[in-house]
Amino acid sequence: MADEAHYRELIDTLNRYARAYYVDDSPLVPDAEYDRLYRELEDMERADPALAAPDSPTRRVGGAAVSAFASVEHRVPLMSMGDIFNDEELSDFDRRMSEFQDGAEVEYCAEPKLDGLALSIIYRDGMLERAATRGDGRVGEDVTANARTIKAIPLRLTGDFPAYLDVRGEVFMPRDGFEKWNERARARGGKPFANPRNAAAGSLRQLDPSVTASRPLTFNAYYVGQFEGGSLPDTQYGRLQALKAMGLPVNPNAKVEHGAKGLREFYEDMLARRPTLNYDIDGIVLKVNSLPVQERMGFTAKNPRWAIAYKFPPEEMMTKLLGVEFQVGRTGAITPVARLRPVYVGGATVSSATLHNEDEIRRLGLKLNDTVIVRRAGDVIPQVSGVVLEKRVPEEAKDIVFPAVCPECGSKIERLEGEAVARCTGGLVCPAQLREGVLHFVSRDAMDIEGFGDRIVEELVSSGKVRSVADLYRLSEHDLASLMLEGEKEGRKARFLGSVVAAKLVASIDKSRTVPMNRFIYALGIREVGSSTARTLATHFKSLDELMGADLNALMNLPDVGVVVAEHILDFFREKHNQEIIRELTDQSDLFSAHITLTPLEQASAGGSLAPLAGRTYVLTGTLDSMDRNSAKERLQALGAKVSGSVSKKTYAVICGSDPGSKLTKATELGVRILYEDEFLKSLAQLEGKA
Ligand code: 9MJ
Repeated sequence: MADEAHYRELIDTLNRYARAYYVDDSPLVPDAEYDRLYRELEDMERADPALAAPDSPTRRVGGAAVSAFASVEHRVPLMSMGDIFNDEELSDFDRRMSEFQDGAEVEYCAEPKLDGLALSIIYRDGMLERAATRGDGRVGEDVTANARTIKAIPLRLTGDFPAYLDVRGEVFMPRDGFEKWNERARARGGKPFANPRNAAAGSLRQLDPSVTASRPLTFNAYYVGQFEGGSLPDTQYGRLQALKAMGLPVNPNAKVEHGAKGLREFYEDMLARRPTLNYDIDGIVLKVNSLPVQERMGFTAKNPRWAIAYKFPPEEMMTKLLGVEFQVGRTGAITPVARLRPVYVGGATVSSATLHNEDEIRRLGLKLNDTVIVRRAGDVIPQVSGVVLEKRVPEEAKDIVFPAVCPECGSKIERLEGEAVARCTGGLVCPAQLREGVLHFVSRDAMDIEGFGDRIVEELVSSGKVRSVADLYRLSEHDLASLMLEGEKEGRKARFLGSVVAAKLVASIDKSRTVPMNRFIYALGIREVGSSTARTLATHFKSLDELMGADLNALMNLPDVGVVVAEHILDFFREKHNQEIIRELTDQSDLFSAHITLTPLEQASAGGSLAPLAGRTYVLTGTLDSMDRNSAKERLQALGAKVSGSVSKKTYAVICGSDPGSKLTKATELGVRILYEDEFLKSLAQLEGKA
């Protein structure tokens, strides 16, 4: 007989951990500890089938697949909302709200408008009973089994809750999960999602709940549709806090604002922060905060009178595909890049976007001169997410021909069976691969040779001054000073690098002559060997010779090294030219080759390059609610970051608490990224969990 008290305790503990993670954004334990307890719970339930609590986290998966969703009628319809798009309409809205309250300044609850899929969830006596999509507002689809797989949705409420609660909110896919999902889909030649909204909708409307369970979905509650048997605060903001106390995640950015001025500030603030959020928002939602006022105002035929959606400029826009270029990467990978008629989207003018690979072009059914949908959200590079077939002009639409030979060196392009990527086979003769290889070699996490930008490297390669990375160490000040940056044109003289910059470059090359082994391994640019694998290699092999002599077995015995990576490593070191370059760089017996001295593995905790925030400088401004300035500073430093007192172009990010000072203004002027407390806490938790 299993210990029922222990069983209950396990469930409560796991649910508490899940809540801390999803609702409070402050994990209580590392993921591994959650997993350990979860497995213990699974074992108990397997051993004794009588143990089957409805709020057991194991019950999130395992619902049976259905052939169609049942229709459900919402007792209270899910409402739609009016839209506004500019400041004038905002003033009109505020005026209407104020007139209804005899001209008094109106108190609002202002919230980001999540761009996902609306869901109504019914809790009876605190237990999740049913979840349904919006449908047409009146009748939706029963997606209970799927909703149960979303870990942010509690199966049981905590604290005080009404006996019957119909809570409304949004299911969405965070941007990081969306990007990761798409990356994997593309690598497998699968079908990526066009945007996180489609991803959320497609994932929630799966007949097999185990498919939904595999997708990185989350949920925020934002409204109470109906409740019975209990009481709730009589403001929208108060209700959000009450929902949170019940264990439902609510968006941390909701705020009480006063009058049109307050709403305007909220709009500007959310618009500025939009690129830094890990989820898509397409605007803000403004609700009169007082429920009694809401009730008196009521609804028009379509919408509530007391709320409005103020939309942001879109992150997706239509434009014309003018051409496709094929770029060659360090490993020869050919990436098609769309040249677009410039379009303002997601806060920037975009004139090119990645098309990923040949399959993607085919999947999109893309032709030259098509009208396409460009998506630019957050910091992610712009993508072509679709073709507007309706606007295709048949006479103009031309096929896009994937090249058979490398545009830079003329070597054959090859695409291996089962791979999504096509590659130039030119290897050493391809100037593009050399250029990209050099750029990788000098990059921050690699040899960290400052000052070598695209233009300089391009010229070094095309002038023949650099034929391999070893040549970097043979460059003289004179070689560099005479580098031509711009040819003579239109009566203007040619421009050269000059001796001042050249001296700086030589100094940064010299600085890199002593380097930790892990950085050097990473700098070599072996396929699929990133910083962390390089570190593994440097930990397990005491010298470069030992690594170069390792066989498949020895490599595959290492953590995180599978057969593919191991093969890439072997291939790399088997290549005569690579052996030659490594010898040129590191052979201490040859006076002319002793360019680089390798030192032992760099310690991550000492703020080395592999400490997650190494090389980044942060500035704190304002008051943080959750910790004092010193502990924020210490925690950043523990992750390898520098913390400075003033903002400059070199600042990586400004962390902004309440009542920020002039540092925030400075950061905005300089275009330095701004992290607000909730995002900061989330990143800290993630990074500290990993460290
Ligand atoms: C979104 N989409 O973020 C509402 N919404 O409230 C927020 N939607 C809403 N509130 C009542 N934050 C009906 C819809």
